[in-house]
Parts: sequence; structure tokens; C-alpha cells
Amino acid sequence: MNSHTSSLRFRIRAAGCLAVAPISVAPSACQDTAARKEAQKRIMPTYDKSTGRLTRLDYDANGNGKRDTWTFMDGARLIRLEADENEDGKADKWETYTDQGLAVLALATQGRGKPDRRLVYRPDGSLDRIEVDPSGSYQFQPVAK
Ligand SMILES: [Ca+2]
Ligand SMILES: [Ca+2]
Repeated sequence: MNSHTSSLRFRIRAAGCLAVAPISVAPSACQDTAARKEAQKRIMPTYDKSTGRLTRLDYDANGNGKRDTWTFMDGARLIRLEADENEDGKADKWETYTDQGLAVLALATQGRGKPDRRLVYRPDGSLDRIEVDPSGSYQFQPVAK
């Protein structure tokens, strides 16, 4: 498990905790009151008004009071994540998920607010290839192995 996965698991667990907070029976992960309060402070869920389904979680990953991570959800299923890790107002990281887990991790390493490098994963979670887009035109080319 890499740090992205572990960080994400915390977010999802904390979000699940927050989502069920009004229900009287809380899962074991919510029994830690401090963790629950921390989740409530750092995570802002959005629900579909007609279905009540969770659609988005905005998150303050570094706890400085400014949201820097946005996850797009279909209920409990994570679809996509965007993060502005240096909080300059432009996203630097995009993660795309399938039912098998992380499918693509795209990174903006040149501060342009759009990806110039992406890691494409196989359904088993192993890295398939690394692609680069040095011109920022969304024309990714595989890096030679
Ligand atoms: Ca923050
Ligand atoms: Ca940024």
C-alpha cells in the first residue's frame, strides 16, 4: 500500500464516519471521538438533493483550514480525485478510479494546472506505464522502458 492509498483510505473512512454520524449506530471506526471531530472539521460532504446519495467530498488534507482535495463520489464509490497540494489555486494531482481501484494518477509537475505526467495502472494495481505530455497539449506519450 503506498502513501496515496493509505491517505485515501483515511479520507474514505473518515467520510463514511461523517456520513453516518446522524444515525444512532456508528461503525467501529467512528468510536474514536477525536478522529470523528477531526473528520467533521476537515471534510465537507455534498449529497445529491433528490437521491441523498454522496456525490462529493471536499477535504483539507493538511489541516490548515483551506480545502485542497476534492473527491467525486457515487455513494461510497470513489470515481475521481483532484488535489491542489501546494494550495496555489491550481490542481496538481488527479486520480481516476475504476471498481478495481486506482486506474490513472496524473500529475502537474510544472505548475501549469494541467497534467504533464501520468501513471497508468493495470486492474491488478501494478503499474502499466508512465506517460508524459511536456507541451501541456493532453497528447501523452509513453515513456520508453
Ligand atoms: Ca489545506
Ligand atoms: Ca497547485
